Amino acid sequence: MGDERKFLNREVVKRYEGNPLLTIDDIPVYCNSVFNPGAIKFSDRYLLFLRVEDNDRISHFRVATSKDGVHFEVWKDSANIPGGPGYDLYETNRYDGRITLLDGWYYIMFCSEANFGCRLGLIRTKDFVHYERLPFASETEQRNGVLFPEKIDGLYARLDRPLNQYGGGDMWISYSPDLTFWGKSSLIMRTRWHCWDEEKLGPAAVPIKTKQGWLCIYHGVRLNASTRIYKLGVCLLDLKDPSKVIARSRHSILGPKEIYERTGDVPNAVFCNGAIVEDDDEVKIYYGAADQVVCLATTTVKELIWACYEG
Ligand code: M1P
Repeated sequence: MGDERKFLNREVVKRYEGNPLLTIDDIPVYCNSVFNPGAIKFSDRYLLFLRVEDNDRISHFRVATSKDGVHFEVWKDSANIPGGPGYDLYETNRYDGRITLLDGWYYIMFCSEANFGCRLGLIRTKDFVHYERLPFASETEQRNGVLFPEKIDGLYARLDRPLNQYGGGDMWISYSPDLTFWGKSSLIMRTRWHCWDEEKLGPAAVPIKTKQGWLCIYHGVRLNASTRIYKLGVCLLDLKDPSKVIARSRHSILGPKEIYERTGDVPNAVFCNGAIVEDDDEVKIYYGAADQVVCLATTTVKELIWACYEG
């Protein structure tokens, strides 16, 4: 460490001044919190796939839509996700849905949790009213799965974060010919000692295709004496072979700073499941703050790529 050390000389993302966008007061049922939405453009609307935690600590999904990306209307009914034989045993709790548009379907990979662990659930929809179930995409100790928006070399691909025996986790990639059987898995990005992503890291939003590579917003966690701190960073993966990391931000791009990110059920948590790219440049990052509310920060593809190489 010395003169060669690089520092970020500007803010990479800007928080929306009207944050938080959504709180429990916007939810049509009495609940504990609303946070960590998946996000996508649906028809002419911005759509958020919300994690709403009820007062019994079970989460359910709810859709909210908006014309301008900041004023959202939460749909009256919760998302009706089919369960049934083969599913209910593994799925007491559903949360953190990440939406990928692929072959005309909106696929949602989410965390499916029961008292023996978490696995990756998968559903798809065309209208966000009717959902079709697909087989579980993983065994337990898997959270934070996200499908790429196109096949890679003829195979579906996903990023995820298997938990290791110490409670930490790194970013992995897996492939599938049919969204049922997954394999060809490899570790692609590891935690860094004494860094903001020291304890665990995993994908956040769906990878964004750019000329320079797949641009991935990811989450990283650091454990200190009194709390865990959740932040976001960015990396670039090779377009043809996304198991290769081309560049990775040394610095986080968004972390807890404002009071709504510092206080809530889980203080000091900024957690993202969805970002929307506009006109190939502006990026709207929707995120959960302190496991309590839904917020927005904006940036550009250019700035995020710059951050991958800075530091
Ligand atoms: O409470 C913070 C986050 O904890 C979990 O994420 P992870 O497995 O990365 O620690 C998830 O429940 C996430 O939704 C939550 O925001």
